[in-house]
Amino acid sequence: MFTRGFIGRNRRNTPRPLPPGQYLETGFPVLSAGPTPHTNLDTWSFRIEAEAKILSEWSWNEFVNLTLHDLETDIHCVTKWSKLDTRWRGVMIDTLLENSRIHPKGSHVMAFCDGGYTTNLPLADLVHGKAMVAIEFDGQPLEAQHGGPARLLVPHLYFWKSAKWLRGLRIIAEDTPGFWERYGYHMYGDPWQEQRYSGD
Ligand SMILES: Nc1nc2c(c(=O)[nH]1)N[C@H]1C(S)=C(S)[C@@H](COP(=O)(O)O)O[C@H]1N2
Ligand SMILES: [Mo]
Repeated sequence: MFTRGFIGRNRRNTPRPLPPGQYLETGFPVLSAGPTPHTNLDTWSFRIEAEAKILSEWSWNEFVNLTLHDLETDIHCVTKWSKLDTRWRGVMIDTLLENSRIHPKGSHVMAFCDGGYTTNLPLADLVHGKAMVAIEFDGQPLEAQHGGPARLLVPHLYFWKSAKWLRGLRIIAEDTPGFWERYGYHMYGDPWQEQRYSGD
């Protein structure tokens, strides 16, 4: 689903260009703006909202029983590390929208999280196989420090858009800055265009 043309099935370990200004990282750095929240799975839920209305809501059990997809992809952090061939498993945003029979009117989404972090994205960047809510990394439940139990994964944008401890998506009519975007990060954040800060 995410293979890039010629790379095909031999993608793993194939040398390939990194986005401009990035270096290769083999560890997995942790970048969090605040403390790691620990939410009880009994009270966890995932919501899709619009105009202050809850359009859809899943408990943890309902969520993990949705169709799960595997995704192997590169990730690019605005602090300049890139990590290749990371392996994730989770629920595609397409699956969430299909299951809730939502035909969203808004053009954008605000991802919201335990701990209060938010980030804004065009809805078009979350659908057609481009993004998931990941619950596993490298075959294991997603560690809390990396966003477990569930995080957004939008690998074609800088990694600050991949909100950890994700609790839902709010569909919004107009693009509005999230947490880092209010501090001057780019509204869109395409690593290949080096859209790090507003004005890039
Ligand atoms: N909820 C939440 N999500 C977040 C962040 C955060 O501080 N809080 N940091 C973002 C940033 S800047 C990056 S680079 C990645 C880091 O993810 P990692 O800690 O798993 O490497 O998470 C993003 N998602
Ligand atoms: Mo980041």
